[in-house]
Order: sequence, then C-alpha cells, then structure tokens
Amino acid sequence: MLTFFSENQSVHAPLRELNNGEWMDFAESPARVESILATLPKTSTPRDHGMGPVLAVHDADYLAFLQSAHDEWLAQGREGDAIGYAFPVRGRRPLRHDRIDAQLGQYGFDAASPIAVGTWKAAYWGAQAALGALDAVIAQGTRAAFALCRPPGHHSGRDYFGGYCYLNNAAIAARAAEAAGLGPVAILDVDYHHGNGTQDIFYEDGRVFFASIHADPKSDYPYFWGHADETGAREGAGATFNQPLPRGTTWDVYRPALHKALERIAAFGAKILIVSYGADTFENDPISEFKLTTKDMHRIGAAIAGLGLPTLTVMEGGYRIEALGRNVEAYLTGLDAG
Ligand code: Q9C
Ligand code: ZN
Repeated sequence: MLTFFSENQSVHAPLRELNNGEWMDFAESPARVESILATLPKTSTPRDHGMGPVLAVHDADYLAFLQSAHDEWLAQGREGDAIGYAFPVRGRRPLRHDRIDAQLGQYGFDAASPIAVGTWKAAYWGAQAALGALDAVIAQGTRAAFALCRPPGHHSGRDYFGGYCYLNNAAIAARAAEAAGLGPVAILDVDYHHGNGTQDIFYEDGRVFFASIHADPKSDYPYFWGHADETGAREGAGATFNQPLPRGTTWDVYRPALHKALERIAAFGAKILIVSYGADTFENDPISEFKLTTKDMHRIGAAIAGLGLPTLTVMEGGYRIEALGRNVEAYLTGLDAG
C-alpha cells in the first residue's frame, strides 16, 4: 500500500487536553505515527500542493487564524498551548474579535484541541499527505493509497477546529478529486466518533455522499451531530447517512451497518471512495467504547475493497498506541486482500 506522510506532521505536540473535568495527557500524540510507521514497509513524502486545495474547503479568515493563533497567544504573554474557554452560544451575532481568547472560542468547539507551536505546520502537511495519496490514486492508477494524516481531520469544519482536528483532510481530498474530474465522491467514516466536520461541509451538497458509522452521539462525543435523522439538506438531502451504534458494539453489530453503508455508496454511483479510518473502534482504545478486534480491522478493509472502487484512506483517530500500528496494518492488509 502506497503511504504518504511528512515528518513535518510530527511537530504538532500539545501537552494536555481537558477531559471529563481534568487535564489529561494529549491523546493524539506524535507517538501514534511512530507506532503506525513501524508496521508500514515504506512511505513517500507528499509534494507541496499549496493552499489552493485547502482554500477549496476552509474559509480564508479561519486559515489566517490557525496560522497566527499560537504567535498571538505568546504575544499576549501566555505560555504553552493556546486553548479556548469561552464559546459563543448558537444565535449570537457573528462578531469578529481581535482578542485571542475570543477567537479560540469562535473557531473552536471544544477544549480538547489546543493549538501548539507546530499545529499549523503539521496540519498543513497532513492535508498535503492526503493530496499526495490522491495523486497516487489518480496518476499512478493505484487502486488504493493511504494518507497517514496527523493531526486527524474529520471533526474540522469549513471554519472550525475541534476533536484534535484542524484541517479536514478527507474533505480537502474529496474536493481535489472532484476538481480532477474523478467524482462523484463518497466518503465513508469509520472512526469511533461521528465526523461532524465532514458532514457539515457536504451537508447541502448532493454530489458528495457521506456515510458514517460511529458511537451514538446520545452517549458520546461530539454529541451535537451524528444522529440518524441527520440525512442532508437542500441539494444534499439524502446524501448523508448516519448509523449511530451503542457502546459495547462488537463485529456482529458493526458488520450489518458497514454493509448497509457500502450498499448506499454503491447505489449513489460513487466513482471514488475516501475512507476516514479511525482505529479508535478497537476494544482496548483508552477513550472509546466499541469492542472491535484487530481481526475486525482486517474485515473492515476487506469489506470496503469489495466495492471495487479506487480508494483513498485518510487516518483519523485511534489512541491505544501499542496496538495502533497492528490495527492500521490489519485494515490496510484487508483492503489489499479484499
Ligand atoms: N470524554 C478523533 O478521534 N474528547 N477525535 C472526547 C470524552 C475528544 C476524538 C472526550 C475526542 C476527539 C479524531
Ligand atoms: Zn475518533
């Protein structure tokens, strides 16, 4: 499997996040990549595709904020990672603020996603990794490629960050695929958490199908998106397909949901598939509650390969670091074998 990754992605290393009322070590650590790289034969460094494909998804003011936020944090005499604490309630006027704390609240939706010194650089190159893997699917006619994206992307929307995500790598690749004439595009999100950013970006877009299988947002983060009755709007009506599953989900529950998602993607007439792959559905994930095994990761890959579509996988979550490389390897092997 052709894999794309840039060393620049490892400079994003926030110290801690606010979780259940306590500071804990930042779960989305650079060590995740080390675990995955140890199981992959070789990786390619993506070329720099510039800001064009990023601007096709994200607002310019949001991108300017991301690039300057940590400098501004330091300029205010703060130390360490920038993190917000005040968030506008829905319905507040769309005010533009200079104060960094107001901006962190405006553009962020949780306190789990600090902006550290290397965040912009790493997020930028994570998106480039997705674009590099897309190049491989296009130009080299590879059936499948893997972007070792870190930080992950699926919680990030057009103008917001959250859930360890700053740029939506899957969405950036999807728009670039459309621009290259490879559409219609389907995105399948199998991370434990609902891909709220991806859903928002394509919610009114009928040309990109978004299917997600995730922990029920009645019990799990991100709570405010991912319910089964969210099915898209306007031109996108019917092009969003959410399957929330209960905590404790094992393969016998997961499998029929996966097959339903794949059926819907086939019926949509997708010509290319982008998979947001999270290994946080794993039974021993420290922040998640599904019970999938390493063998099930292989089954997920094989089932997806059964669609027979050119497939670009972008890495999302997965936090049991000792097992992460093996889980990703199992998924990719399934994808190759299927
Ligand atoms: N007590 C990804 O997997 N914290 N992001 C949840 C639960 C945020 C996960 C708190 C989890 C974000 C890409
Ligand atoms: Zn996740």
